[in-house]
Amino acid sequence: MLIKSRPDGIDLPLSSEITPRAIFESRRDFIRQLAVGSIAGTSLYEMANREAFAQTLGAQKMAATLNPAYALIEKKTAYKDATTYNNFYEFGTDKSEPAQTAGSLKTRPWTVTIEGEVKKPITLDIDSLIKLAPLEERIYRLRCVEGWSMVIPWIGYSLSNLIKKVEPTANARYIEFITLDDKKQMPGLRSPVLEWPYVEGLRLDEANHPLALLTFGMYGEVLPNQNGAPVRIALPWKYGFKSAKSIVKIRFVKDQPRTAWNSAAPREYGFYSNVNPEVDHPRWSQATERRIGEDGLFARKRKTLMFNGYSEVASLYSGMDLKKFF
Ligand SMILES: Nc1nc2c(c(=O)[nH]1)N[C@H]1C(S)=C(S)[C@@H](COP(=O)(O)O)O[C@H]1N2
Ligand SMILES: [Mo]
Repeated sequence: MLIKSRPDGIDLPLSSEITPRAIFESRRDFIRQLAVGSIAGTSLYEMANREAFAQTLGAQKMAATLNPAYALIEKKTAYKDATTYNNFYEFGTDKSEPAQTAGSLKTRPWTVTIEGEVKKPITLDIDSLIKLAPLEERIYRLRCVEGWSMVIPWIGYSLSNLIKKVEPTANARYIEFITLDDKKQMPGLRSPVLEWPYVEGLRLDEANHPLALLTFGMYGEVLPNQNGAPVRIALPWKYGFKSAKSIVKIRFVKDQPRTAWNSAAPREYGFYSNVNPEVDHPRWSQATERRIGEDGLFARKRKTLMFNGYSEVASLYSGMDLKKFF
């Protein structure tokens, strides 16, 4: 993706390959603590999560109940990494830029308009949208098409709750997610790296899958702006770019919608973009991935799993050639 040439012809460096010293050093201390067993009676898992939370800087808390069906037993990505290593091109194409520039995004007041092929179109204030269904915490893997991955505790509820409320018509076969498009607040929009606004989409049955999470928070707090505040989608079985951030519009449509990365490079990014280790990106393999936080001494390549390990979605694609509909 970003390994793509920019319109100005400069190839973006893989800044992703460099681990900031502070992160590396805090990890080394953590490993050292583990070695001396300094915290007696604490499981490795708890300690790992304590490390993940240690970096939170007192953003606004968001209460949610962990949904045990999605309580993944994998070490969570450190909060610091999840909030400083971002893809959010509206705020710049470098991984470190969104954390520095997304402060300019005003997330209140904020409305989300639900329109198109629905019997009950509605514009909801973000705080009403948050209250539409009980908030759950779900720990999901996130696999970026670029070959890296994270484990993030999101807060939200199944998108199906909202879909039910607006009553899709018989014509509704796809759903579009449209990101805010405001040059005053999003400096990256001045660069024609993508066609703006950022639009992503799903088939309606995919959108109704319980895994599709309308997301308002992470790590027990409201979403930081760089992670897509005040509302984004999280689709853990698909490459990360399907999960549109800072959504202002959700539109129900008859035909497969235009989507940002598919329009930019249709041979590289398919409409479906399900995580699939057997379908390589034309310019790199998708068979393995690098888990963010496992760099340095502990560098190791993990095997990428079909549907990112979420095999429960397989029935959505039965009978489809996933090499063709990638
Ligand atoms: N509007 C918008 N949404 C976006 C993107 C973007 O550039 N703009 N990047 C996508 C990509 S490529 C990824 S991997 C994820 C990253 O989410 P995170 O920064 O919360 O980890 O957001 C996705 N959603
Ligand atoms: Mo991505």
